[in-house]
Amino acid sequence: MSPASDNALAQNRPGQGETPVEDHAGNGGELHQDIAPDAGHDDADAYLTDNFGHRIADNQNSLRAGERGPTLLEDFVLREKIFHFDHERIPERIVHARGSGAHGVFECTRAIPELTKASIFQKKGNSCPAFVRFSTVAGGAGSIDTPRDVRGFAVKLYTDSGNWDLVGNNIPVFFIQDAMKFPDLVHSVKMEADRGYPQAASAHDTFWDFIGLMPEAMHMIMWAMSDRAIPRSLRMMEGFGVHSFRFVNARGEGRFVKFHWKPVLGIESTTWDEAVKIAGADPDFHRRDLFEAIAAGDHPQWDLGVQVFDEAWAAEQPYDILDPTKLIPEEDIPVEIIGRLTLDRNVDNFFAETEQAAFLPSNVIPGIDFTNDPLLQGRLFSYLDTQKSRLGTTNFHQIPINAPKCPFHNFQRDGMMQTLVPTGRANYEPNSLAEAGEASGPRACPETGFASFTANAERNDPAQKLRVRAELFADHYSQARLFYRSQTGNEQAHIASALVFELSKVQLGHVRARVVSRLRNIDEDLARRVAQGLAIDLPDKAKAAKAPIDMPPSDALSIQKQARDTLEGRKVGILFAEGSDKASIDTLKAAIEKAGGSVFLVAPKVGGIKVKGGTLKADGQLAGSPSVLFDAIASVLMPEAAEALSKQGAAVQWFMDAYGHCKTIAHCKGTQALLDKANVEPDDGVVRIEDFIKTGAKRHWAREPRIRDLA
Ligand code: HDD
Repeated sequence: MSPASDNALAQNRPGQGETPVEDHAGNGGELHQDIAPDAGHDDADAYLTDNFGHRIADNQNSLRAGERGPTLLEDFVLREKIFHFDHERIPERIVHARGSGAHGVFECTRAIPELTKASIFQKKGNSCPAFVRFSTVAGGAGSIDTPRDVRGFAVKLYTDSGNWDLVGNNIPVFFIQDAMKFPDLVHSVKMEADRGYPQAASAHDTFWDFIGLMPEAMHMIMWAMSDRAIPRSLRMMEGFGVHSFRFVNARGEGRFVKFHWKPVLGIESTTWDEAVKIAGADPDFHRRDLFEAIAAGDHPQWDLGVQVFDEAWAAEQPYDILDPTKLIPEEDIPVEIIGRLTLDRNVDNFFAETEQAAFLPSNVIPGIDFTNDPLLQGRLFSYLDTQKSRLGTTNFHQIPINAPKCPFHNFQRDGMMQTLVPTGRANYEPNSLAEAGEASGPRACPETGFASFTANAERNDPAQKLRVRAELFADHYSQARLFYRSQTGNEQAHIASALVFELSKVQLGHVRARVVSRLRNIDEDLARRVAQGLAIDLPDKAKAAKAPIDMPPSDALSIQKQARDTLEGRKVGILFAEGSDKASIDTLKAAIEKAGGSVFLVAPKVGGIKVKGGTLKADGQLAGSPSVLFDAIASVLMPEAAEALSKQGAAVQWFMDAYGHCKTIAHCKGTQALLDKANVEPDDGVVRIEDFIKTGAKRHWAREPRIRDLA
């Protein structure tokens, strides 16, 4: 052994060399390269190897010509390691780049064979594995979790008749009606082309310029400016398939269907101020919340609901059901629950699973079919195409997260990164190789295979080729008005403020004015509020291609009207300090956990603090655990501790924010000095510790007019 390698080996052994080697292996403190061949290890998996199975003797030092000499090209271990590392990143998704995924299971809770022949819905209790990826749309993969943005809600069900991907959003409508406009929409919302900012934000010139010129976007704008676009948790948002799809039953009869995911924990949102502060306090807020909930066994669930209707009903509506900027009010067609999705397992490897997951709206199963929605039709091409450029090969379906869990066989062959090894000569069809005793490969199955649905009306369609939009697609405002008028007073104020905020960031005056001129078609009061907020004159009303109509308000469109009074899945921050009463904290914690919530203990120091009744360790330090991270807060403090904390900005802000974000604040008598300093005034949501469970973690919106101008 040369002196150089002798020295290197010594450095690999903690305690022997000069540089102790840290545990980079993440394998419980065991360093592979520390295991000497004579250490009695016979487990071949324990040895580090290169990608071709050669054992590696030294993972710390590259091969040098002499102790202080240059590195040798011959060092295949170094070259392979750096080569692989250099290529670790793949192109990020052009939209929905930042996402979080989890595994789960989907179960049919109501059989609906009369509506669809989809195998999963033939029997109550049928189930299949699932994978879900939630995402923001505009930001890059490393952007924050809480911008004002639409959230992707992509579900992959690995059914026994193939994968069904329902690639939806947390908003039931879309910005545009035709896929032709998608690249323009995305270009306008992403960072501006010359300056490379803003990241993950729609509050800039190009987005609002495009939106102002596209009146069809106005309905979705109402949703995007509402609290739906600043969700509290991925576990507490609705999902929507957006388009009208088709259910087809065994008799070949088709009906339209819209898909909904209803969160069992209810819908919750943040306030804008809170979302902005969370972005700083914890940019991974949603990702962490999802991961930790699943790891703790709090498995988030959604009910799958459907709105089913036929052509005759569709023809009577004042909107076109093929138009993806329109929803169907639940009051008109109730949402019927047919299944439940449970996310019960985190991914083992973020890249291999979440990043490489490829969703395709074209992945449907027999019993579910597309419609002529022009946005959906374009999506059917885009996703397949993008996976090739993202994942590099047409064989992306072989990556485990994408592969169906039912058998698949066809005559597609070869291509980059082919991992299957088909045997025999049969790679074409038809063939008669069976007659020669050879395997002849799979054949089409007309009885059970996917057969595209042809509606009666479409059968007689002369199939003219036209670049047109159907007439009712021209009603751009009725449903934007429906959405706005279905909100509570606070929610309407949030929409107005969001519009003022976003348009204040717009530099171009004519773009601002144009958007406000469109708002006048939605609601005059909204337009006036926004114009006043921007300090501009109310512009003339934009000409509407089709005059809007009034639809009856729908409570299902409001978050606040559906608010669920529960502690389930909610996180409560409890502040304590030296001298706090441990028994009160323990009692409160137990009660919250019994009600399905979780507790996060916050103190000025984390290492362990002397309290009445022992020592207590906090889960987080005060300045690093602002109250925006919790759904409600409580405090158990001695008056002296509260007095001392009232001189600390982080403590005062803790209460000020919780109050400003309309959260429940439960406190003991001792906390008063801090409450006074934070201007916390008594109301229904500011309660004594004993009343916390009764009050719960709901928001106290009645407080809002006292802390914010809602005019
Ligand atoms: Fe899309 C990704 C949802 C319209 C083109 N889209 C993507 C994802 C979601 C949606 C959730 C992320 C999937 C994942 O987690 O990997 N997209 C929608 C919804 C739409 C929609 C609900 C309207 C109803 N999308 C849409 C159109 C086009 C695309 C009209 C193009 C014509 N979408 C894409 C894409 C992406 C994508 C470029 C980027 C990454 C990917 O597909 O896999 O192909």
